Amino acid sequence: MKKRRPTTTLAQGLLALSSLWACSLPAHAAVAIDEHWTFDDDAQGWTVAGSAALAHQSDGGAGHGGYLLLTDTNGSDEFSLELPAGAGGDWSRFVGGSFSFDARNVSGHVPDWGAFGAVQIRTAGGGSLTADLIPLGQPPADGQWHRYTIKLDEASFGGGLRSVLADVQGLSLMTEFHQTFGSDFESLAIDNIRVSAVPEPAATALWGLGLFALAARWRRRRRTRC
Ligand SMILES: [Ca+2]
Ligand SMILES: [Ca+2]
Repeated sequence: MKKRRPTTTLAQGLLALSSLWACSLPAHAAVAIDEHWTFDDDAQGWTVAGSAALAHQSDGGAGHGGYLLLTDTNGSDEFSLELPAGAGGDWSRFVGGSFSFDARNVSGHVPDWGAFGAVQIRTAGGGSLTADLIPLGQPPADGQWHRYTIKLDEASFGGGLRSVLADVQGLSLMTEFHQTFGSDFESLAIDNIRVSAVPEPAATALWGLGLFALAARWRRRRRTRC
């Protein structure tokens, strides 16, 4: 008895799936799965808390364009960068994602303040969680840009991250990196602050293209055999 060929092969299924996925990319990208501040033209609403001067620089950023220059102005206060008002809200989509930024030690001071790079996320209800994961000694006094990434997961922030990200009102990035005595004030450059969901858009697009190519190859091989 002649076997009936299945109406849908695995390759056809994968091809259809990947085609559907690829077609959905623009709509998917339209959803804010990635918040990115490049500071190319201005400070984009970021402000400084504590005692420091914040100035926008129009060129020389990490990669291209502008960046933020922070200079300490008081030895007894820490200073941090603050998320623009209204940029928070429901960040549930970022659970499991990451917070990242580029930093450059401009003044060449020894980085000896361990709180540098700590990220505090606050809710409208008064809750907060902090991750202080960047080790002492950053950013190095080499005049180069360095990228720092902090995972938005409970291993980094502890339990309750999901509820905090569901109601974000504020976020502070600790930018003090040097214990100032007298007028020994450090300067720091910051660029490309980014909050990303998982998977990263680029990685997801590559995965989709890879799946599409694989399915197309299987289909060609099947046609050759027939
Ligand atoms: Ca920039
Ligand atoms: Ca300082």
